[in-house]
Amino acid sequence: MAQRTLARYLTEEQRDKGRIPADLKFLIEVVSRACQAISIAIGKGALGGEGGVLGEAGSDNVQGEAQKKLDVLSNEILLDANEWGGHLAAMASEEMDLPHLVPHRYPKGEYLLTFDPLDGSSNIDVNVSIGTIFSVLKCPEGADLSSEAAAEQAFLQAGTAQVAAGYAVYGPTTLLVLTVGDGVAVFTLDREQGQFILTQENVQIPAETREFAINMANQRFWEAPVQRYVDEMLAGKTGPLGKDYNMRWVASMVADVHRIMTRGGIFMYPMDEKIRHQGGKLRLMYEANPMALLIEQAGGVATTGRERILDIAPHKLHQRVPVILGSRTEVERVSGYHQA
Ligand code: P6P
Repeated sequence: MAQRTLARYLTEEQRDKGRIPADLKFLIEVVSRACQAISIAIGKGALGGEGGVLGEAGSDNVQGEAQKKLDVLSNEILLDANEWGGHLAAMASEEMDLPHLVPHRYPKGEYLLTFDPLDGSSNIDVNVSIGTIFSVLKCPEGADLSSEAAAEQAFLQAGTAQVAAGYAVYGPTTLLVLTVGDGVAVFTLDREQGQFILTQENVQIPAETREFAINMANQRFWEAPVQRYVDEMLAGKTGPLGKDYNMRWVASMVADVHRIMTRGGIFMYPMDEKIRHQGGKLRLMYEANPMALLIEQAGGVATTGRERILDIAPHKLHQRVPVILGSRTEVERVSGYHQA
């Protein structure tokens, strides 16, 4: 059978299964081409542009984090690729305080796009996998798009309202991992063809795992249920869980989540005392929600420890939440400890 490209997969979802409209197919193809451009820019590293594309941009984002040149470049690539097509009403990004409205010179569409243009920025300069995360919502009828500030309200929808979500992971290969609500599909970028080729569909995350991902440096700040759970895993086969566990922490959510998509595991960025004032570490609208939809579509579970991430009613665009996601048995175990 001929290779199934992303375009063919999306055509099957749109024309043959009637699961997505043509505009959403077009939107996802545009985002995928932006991810290809980001992959090329990242691949140049110190050889790209004047002085290379590594290092600091000399500015801070709305999160108060120093922006890397590639953060800014990736954000610009996604904005430029998506604003003219007529499929979007507005975009929101980790790198921008307010939403970006489609300029009046272009037609507006019915979708909203949120993204973390380059997740894992602390890994850029040390050549470790990073990624792009995106989420697609419908723009509510009658939404107030009279200004960037007014447009924020249109984005404040629970994760269950997402019509598509995905991530690109820029590693030894560049992958696009996507759901349009019909399971999770993985596409590998064929650099010669310049095409994403379907290499896995109907991804299923194993319910059982021995592998956990958490930043252990925060241990003294965690809440009691997470302390208990990690202590039990560290106790290994002689402890209450009766088996030895292994740990991985890439510090790029996309890379950690993709490992879980591939072989199972549990990823935790839980609430801790030093970040309680801001609600958590990871952002709901363009990190937790898209990843939660993908994880659930692949048979996993995604919670804050106390509630399903996809059910959270957002109250601000850059809202942060605790995140515990991955293999069902382990996520349900630690969530149970939060109920105790
Ligand atoms: P820490 C990257 O900056 C990020 O937003 C996620 O991709 C990652 O999981 C987390 O932060 C890493 O945080 O505290 O380990 O640096």
